[in-house]
Amino acid sequence: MNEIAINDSVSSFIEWDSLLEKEVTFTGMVQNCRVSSWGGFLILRLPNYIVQCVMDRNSLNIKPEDIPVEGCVKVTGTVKASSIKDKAIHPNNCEIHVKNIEVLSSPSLEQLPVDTTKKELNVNIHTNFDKRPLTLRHPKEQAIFRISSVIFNEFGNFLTDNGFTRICSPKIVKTGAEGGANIFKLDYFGREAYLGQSPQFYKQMMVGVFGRVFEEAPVFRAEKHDTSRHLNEYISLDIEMMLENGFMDLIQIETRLLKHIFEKLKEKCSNEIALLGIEIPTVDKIVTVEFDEVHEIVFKETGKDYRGEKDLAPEEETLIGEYAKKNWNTELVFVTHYPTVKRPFYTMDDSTKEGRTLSYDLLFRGMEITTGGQRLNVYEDYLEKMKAFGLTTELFEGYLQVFQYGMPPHGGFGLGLERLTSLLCGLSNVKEASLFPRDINRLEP
Ligand code: AMO
Repeated sequence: MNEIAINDSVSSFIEWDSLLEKEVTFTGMVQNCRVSSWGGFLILRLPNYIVQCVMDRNSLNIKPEDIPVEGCVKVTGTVKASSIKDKAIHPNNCEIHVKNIEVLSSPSLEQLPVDTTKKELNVNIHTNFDKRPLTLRHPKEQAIFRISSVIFNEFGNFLTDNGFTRICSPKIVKTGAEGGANIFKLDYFGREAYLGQSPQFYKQMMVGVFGRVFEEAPVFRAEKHDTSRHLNEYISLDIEMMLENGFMDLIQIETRLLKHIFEKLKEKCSNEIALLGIEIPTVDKIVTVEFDEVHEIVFKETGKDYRGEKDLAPEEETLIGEYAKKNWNTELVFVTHYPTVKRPFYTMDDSTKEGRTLSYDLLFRGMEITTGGQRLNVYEDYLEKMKAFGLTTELFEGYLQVFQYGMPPHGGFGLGLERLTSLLCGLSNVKEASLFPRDINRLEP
């Protein structure tokens, strides 16, 4: 038996300022090795940092030429104050003057298929995705996924602090929650099952237990078209809660949540924001506009007449995004009261507006990032609505039982992590905000 004291030797939080003029030893991956006649710069990828090491050929145990890019090295040297301009490097106020480098491992390929040492990755999207384990190592790619990671964490932090309980619902399900044909079928021991399109039914059931719940997990959509807005697997950030003042509660909490996330991004991702040259918006008000008003505004502004349409065209979302920025000074617009026929059966109608629901989409920079709304909470209302929608109740018995047990007025929303990340990072395709995107043509890596 060995009894070992717990220590923080594998802690990766480094207090650089306290290490000035001290000798340190780090293990990291070689992001870049810029060799010159006097030695050169070794750029090392550590957990959370991309640090600059200065190599003096005369005092180094190894020739800088022999250090492989994407090798793993153990470096010993002294931390010195510095002022580094390269935005990919952080910390930028110190560097390591190296005296010893041990190469622990090297890539087995003589030549890597993509050069990740350049300022820009400069590869097409197919190469980017084909060589993903390598291309993700580029500082700008890393920055996208650090931003995504902070969004994910802060979503959970904010909700936990506001009385929400995290849930993990099944992804193998008996029936789809969102309707439509974009559902993956699978063989479940000889029975038909599906991959979950949304945690919708489960998050509603759990409101009956906890009052406020959230989930951050993959969902699956069999999108048949290759578009820049759709993935076949994405991370859905979901909440569901009891409503005290009606569906405006959802708009209030989502706004506070986004304000929190954006503020945390500014605080925790200043390096990534600077490297990508992006702007994180300030949220200081809520702007809502009704679905029918959007058609009217688009018609008035452009002469394009979508007024009979039961949904917003992507073009309308873009136009209203531009209009909102110019006229209402906001990049976030809540479009409310979508038509009943375009919303899933669980959506509550607005009793004061014929054919319109208590639901919304949140548009950010002209693209939908969220769908939300109040749900039916009375069993008989479900039966009636499902009948009107031509749905049989048998498939949904596991879900519908909760409304026989009593459910409070409630609602929630689903926010697409990749949509939000890609819009914040100025990416032209949502797939670029997915580590290993799944689309109609892609199943690996
Ligand atoms: P909806 O189907 O509108 O609503 O999805 C919610 C949000 O998820 C994102 N999204 C996608 N992102 C990438 N690829 C896709 N194929 C894709 N489809 C949707 C969008 C969208 O706004 N159950 C409801 C939510 C609710 O009412 O609580 C639902 O899933 O950002």
